[in-house]
Amino acid sequence: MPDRKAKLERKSKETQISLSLNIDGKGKARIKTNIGILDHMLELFTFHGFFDLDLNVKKSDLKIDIHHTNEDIGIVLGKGFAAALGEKKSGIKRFGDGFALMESTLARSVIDICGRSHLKLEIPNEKSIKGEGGYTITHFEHFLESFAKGIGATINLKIENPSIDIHTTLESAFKSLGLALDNATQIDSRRKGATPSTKGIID
Ligand SMILES: [Mn+2]
Repeated sequence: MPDRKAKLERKSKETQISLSLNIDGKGKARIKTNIGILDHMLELFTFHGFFDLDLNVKKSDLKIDIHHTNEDIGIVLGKGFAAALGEKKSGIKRFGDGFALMESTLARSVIDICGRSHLKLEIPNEKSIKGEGGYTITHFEHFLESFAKGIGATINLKIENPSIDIHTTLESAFKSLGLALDNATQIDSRRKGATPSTKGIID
């Protein structure tokens, strides 16, 4: 199997972010976003997805707020996966799901790496979930939208019994996303390296 790795750097007037990703990794994360809770969540995501991820926010406009940095990390992470998978998405399962729980909170992620970006996020009573370090559910939704766009995937993420502690709720969500993405990016040997679409292309 060829290496499924990517290295990229994105620079805008708002942020500068570098990424190095190995889809077939060991779960090793080196994350520096300057958003504490997001560092922790991306570490969990990487660990449970068995990726290796080095993500470094070199410059950001956090003096304004979290918005651009959070959004751009989602874009870069998504593009990193897209680049590592390659244009043809050769032989991958394409669909994947992952369930993760923490205390009473249960998160379920389903992903289809189909080229089209779409997000459906369901978190009941999300208004009762307080932010941590300025990071809110609205930021999480925006992060997922950016990630879905970057990778070119449809993501459906549903949380049952979300904790009012955003840490617990996001932790189950990021773990389930890592598990789902690990599944979806696995090679199905029966595909014999073909693009996993009846159309013959994924774009
Ligand atoms: Mn934790």
